[in-house]
Amino acid sequence: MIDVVAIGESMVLFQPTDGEKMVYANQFSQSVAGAETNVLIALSKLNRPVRFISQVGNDPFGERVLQTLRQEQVDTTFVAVTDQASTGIFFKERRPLNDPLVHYYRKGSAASRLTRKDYRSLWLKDAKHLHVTGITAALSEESFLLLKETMIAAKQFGLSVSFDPNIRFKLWDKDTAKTRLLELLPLCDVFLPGEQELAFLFPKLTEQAQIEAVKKQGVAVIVLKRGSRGSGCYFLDEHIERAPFPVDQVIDSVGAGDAFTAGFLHVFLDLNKQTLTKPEMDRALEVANAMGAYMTQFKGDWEGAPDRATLSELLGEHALTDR
Ligand code: KDG
Repeated sequence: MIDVVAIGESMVLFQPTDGEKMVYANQFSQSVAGAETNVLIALSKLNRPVRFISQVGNDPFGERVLQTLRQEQVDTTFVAVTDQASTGIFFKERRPLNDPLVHYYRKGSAASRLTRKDYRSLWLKDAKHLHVTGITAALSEESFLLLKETMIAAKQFGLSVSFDPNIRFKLWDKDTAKTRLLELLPLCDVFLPGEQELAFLFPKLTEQAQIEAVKKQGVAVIVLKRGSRGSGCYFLDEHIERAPFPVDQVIDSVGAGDAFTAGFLHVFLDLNKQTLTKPEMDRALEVANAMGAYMTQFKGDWEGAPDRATLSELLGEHALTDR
């Protein structure tokens, strides 16, 4: 049985080794990242069986993506390899007083060329949950349509579906982003936007009105990421807030939202979706906040994700006994 399936793009990530500006850098470290695989790897580190659906090029970067995912126990049975396009890559440039800058080289990439014809019902077989992000919807028109078809199929097969809009304006124009994201919204059970993303989708409304607008689309659970102010959750007629997990200093914010999502899903997956309670959802936010905060302490997009023992220690549930 697979707990979580995700569909999307995982790329090779380069970063100037000493944190210099890109234009002056001579040496780069190489790793792998992508919003969906960041979530899958974080879940895998918590011993959750996970599967990735994608396509890479028949090139060394594709090999690197596959190698990394397999090493992190992500099922790659349905990651196709093609001769027709290259694996996407991107660069992350540190900015001392701000979030890092990201430079993409992924237009026409192997992952962006998956089409509806590639869809296989086997992707979702034996799986409990599908996780998707708006990044996949932004890759190409076909990619959006394939994503939509996969979400519809997941619902038909009885999987729960989570959706993080993960809006990246470098990948699409604002009108297309809004139209496509709103089209996908009714196909999820759990929606995980940041506050600014929710305001982009439903402008000029109070938070309460924004939440009502999402609920009208049939979305059961709305999880609001409030960054350094913690998180909130709206479900049934309930609303809870959770204070942030304290950290002294943020080293790298990229990937924190994905770790947050993995933490939330880790708790949510074991709940009875018909009878969600406040203490259960509070626990999901507690774990999500802790995972998101912990990830900001590491340079990579997923490398800092805690295993079960580290997570328990973070939550003050048991002390590590390694000294
Ligand atoms: O959420 C982090 C991701 O944004 C990063 O790992 C790379 O998937 C990525 C993207 O498209 O920016």
